[in-house]
Order: sequence, then structure tokens, then C-alpha cells
Amino acid sequence: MAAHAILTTTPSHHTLLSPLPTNPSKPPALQSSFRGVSLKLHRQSLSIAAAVPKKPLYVFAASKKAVAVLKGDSKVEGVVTLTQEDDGPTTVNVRVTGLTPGLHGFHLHEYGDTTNGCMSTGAHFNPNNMTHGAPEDKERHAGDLGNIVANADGVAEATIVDTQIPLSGPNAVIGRALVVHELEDDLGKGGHELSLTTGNAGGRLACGVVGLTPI
Ligand SMILES: [Cu+2]
Ligand SMILES: [Zn+2]
Repeated sequence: MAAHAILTTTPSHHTLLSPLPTNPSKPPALQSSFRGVSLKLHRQSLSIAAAVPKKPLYVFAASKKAVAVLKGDSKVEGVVTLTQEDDGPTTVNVRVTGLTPGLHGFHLHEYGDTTNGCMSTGAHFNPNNMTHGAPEDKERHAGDLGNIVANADGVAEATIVDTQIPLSGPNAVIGRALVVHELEDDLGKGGHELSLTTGNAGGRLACGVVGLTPI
């Protein structure tokens, strides 16, 4: 009997943790508790909707921001922030230090796995089964972000705006990794056997997993 009682109360606890009512036939005590929560949310929606009546509520929660902290086996390191409004393009702000002056391939790789350093981040993120290219090409990996350019001090700063690396939805890049390379990415046009897969950009100097951060 005791075991039976525990089994029947456990689902109620799970239901209590849920932010919205999920079961219309729950006991009266739970119902009144959920009414309080629902009512509070409803009031907030009403006051926001009244301030800007023509926009649906979800617009206010659609700004997304993510960050990747790039590190590797060398002195190369960096911080990259990614922001996206609604379903618009993603703005990527890059600052990487410790590079040799010149161009360095910069990509979003498929996996946010750094168990074996930057090697375990896999290939370029490529949800549409394309070959490697430049960011402005039709034929490109979604993760192809071109090159960043380091100055004489080895510092590369860039702002990249791209439509193929959203922060939500089926092709979201949260949980994947950004990688900065040793060499220039030839953008698929170098004629090297690796041009159409990696841009022949050489070793992976530093990488970081893209994770959500407060807006
Ligand atoms: Cu890469
Ligand atoms: Zn690529």
C-alpha cells in the first residue's frame, strides 16, 4: 500500500515542476496553484502587448546571444560573440590574438566536442551537403566564414554577418565549435586536393564551443 501511495503522488510532483498546466483533470489543490502562475504570466503579456500592440509577444524573447572562448595548444586565443534578432542574420564579433600576421581560415565546425582538442570538433558544419566555399558563395558549407586577418601584432578583429549560422531552429549552431586555422582558407578555389573540403587552411590553432550567454 505504501509503495502504491508513492507511485501515485510522484507524477503530481512532476506536474508541479512544469511551468504550464498540462493536465486539465488534476486534483483541485494543484489546479488552484497553477491558476496563480498562469494569471501572473497573463498579466505580464497584457501589459507588454498594451505598450506595443502591433507586435506579437514572442518578438520580445527573440534576441539570442552566444559566446565561444577560443583556446588551443598554442598561444592563440580569442573570444567570439554571436547575436541574432528574430530570424535575421547572425552577427559574429571576433577577436583573436597570438596569430601570425595575415589571413587565417575561420569556420564553424560540426561538433562542440573538444575531448581531443580542436581535432574532435569534426568537419565544417554542413547541413546542406555542399562543398567548401566562400561565405558569399551559393555552394559553401554553412560553417564557412572565410578568413580573419591578423595585424602586425597578431590580433585579428572582425565582424561577420551571416545567414547560415542561426542561434535557434533546425540548423542552430549552439553546441558546435568555432575554429581558427594556421593558414589562409583558399575558399574552395585553390586547386588543392583539400580546397573543396577544408579550404586547405592547415592546422587548428584554437577552438571554442558556442554556448548561450545572457543578452
Ligand atoms: Cu575549420
Ligand atoms: Zn568549409
